[in-house]
Amino acid sequence: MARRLRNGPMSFPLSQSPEADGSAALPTNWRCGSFSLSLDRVRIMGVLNVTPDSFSDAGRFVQLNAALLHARQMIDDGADIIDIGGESTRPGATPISPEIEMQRVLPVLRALKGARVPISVDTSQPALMRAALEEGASIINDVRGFRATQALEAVRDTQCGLVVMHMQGEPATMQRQPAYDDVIAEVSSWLARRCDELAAAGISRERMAVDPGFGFGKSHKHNRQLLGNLERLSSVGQPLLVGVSRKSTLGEITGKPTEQRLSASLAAALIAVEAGARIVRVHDVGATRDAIAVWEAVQAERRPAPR
Ligand code: 9MG
Repeated sequence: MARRLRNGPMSFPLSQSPEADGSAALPTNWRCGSFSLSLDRVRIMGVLNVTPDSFSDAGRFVQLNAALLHARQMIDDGADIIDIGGESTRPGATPISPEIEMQRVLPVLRALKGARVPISVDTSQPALMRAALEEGASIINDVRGFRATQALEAVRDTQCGLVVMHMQGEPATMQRQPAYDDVIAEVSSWLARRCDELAAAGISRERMAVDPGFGFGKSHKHNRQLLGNLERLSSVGQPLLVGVSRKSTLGEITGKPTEQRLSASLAAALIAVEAGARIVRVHDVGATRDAIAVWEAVQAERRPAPR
C-alpha cells in the first residue's frame, strides 16, 4: 500500500504516479542490502559515533567494547538501524585520512556482523564504502551525497541502501556563511537532481533515502525553515530521513548544552515525523521510540472531520 503525504508534489519518479487526491505515492519499502525496511512505521537509526572528537558523545565510544555495548543497547531499545561513523562532521571538524576512518569503523562493523538490524556506515570515502560493504554493511550514509570521485562507483553494483544528504560546503567551513534564496526549494531540487543522477548511473531508486542535512551549511534560521516546511521534500519522491538529534539549532532555541537536549530532540523528531520523515537518526533511541509510539498510536485514530 502506498503511503500518502500532505501537500502534493510537482514531480514523480517514473515508477510512481500521483494519487487521485494530488498527494505523492512514496515508496513503501527501503531496500538495504538483504533487508527491505517497510516504511509503514517510522524507522529509528541509532547513532554510533566512533570518533574521539565526536560533538555529542565526546569520544566515549571509541573503545570497541563500549561501542558494541552501546550498539546492542540501542538495538534492545528499538533501533531499526545502527549508523557507525568514524569521521566527525561537526562544524569546524578537520578531515581525517581514509586509513584512520577505516581503523575506527571496520572493527566495530566486523563485531556487529550478524546483527538483526541493518548496519549503516556514515562515510564519504569510497575506499571505506567498498570495505564496509564487503564486511556486511547494508547502508552507506554519505553526508556529501556520493560526490567524491569513485563514491558512486563504490556503491553502484551492490544492493546497499543509500542515504543521500544535502550539504552546502564542507564541515570545516560550512557554517561560516551559509546562503540560500529559498532553502527548502534549493535543498529539495538538489536532492531530486542528485537522485536523478544516481538513477542515471544505474542505481535503483528503491535503494535511496534523502536527507536535508540539518546543520550542514545551514544557519539556525535555515534549519527552522527546513523543519517547518519539511513536507515540501515529499516532492523528491524518496523516503525522507532526518537527523536533528541534539543539534546546535536545538541548543540555540532552548539555551541547553548538548547533553540536555533530549526533550528538544524528541520535539524536533516528532515535527519531522508529522511532516513525513520515515527514518529519524537519533542518539536517544528508547525515548524516541516511545515518543514515536505515541504519535503512531494517535495517528492510527485520525479521521476526517464529519461533514
Ligand atoms: C553523520 N551525520 C551527522 N548528522 C547527520 C544527519 O543529519 N543526517 C545524516 N544522514 N547523517 C548525519
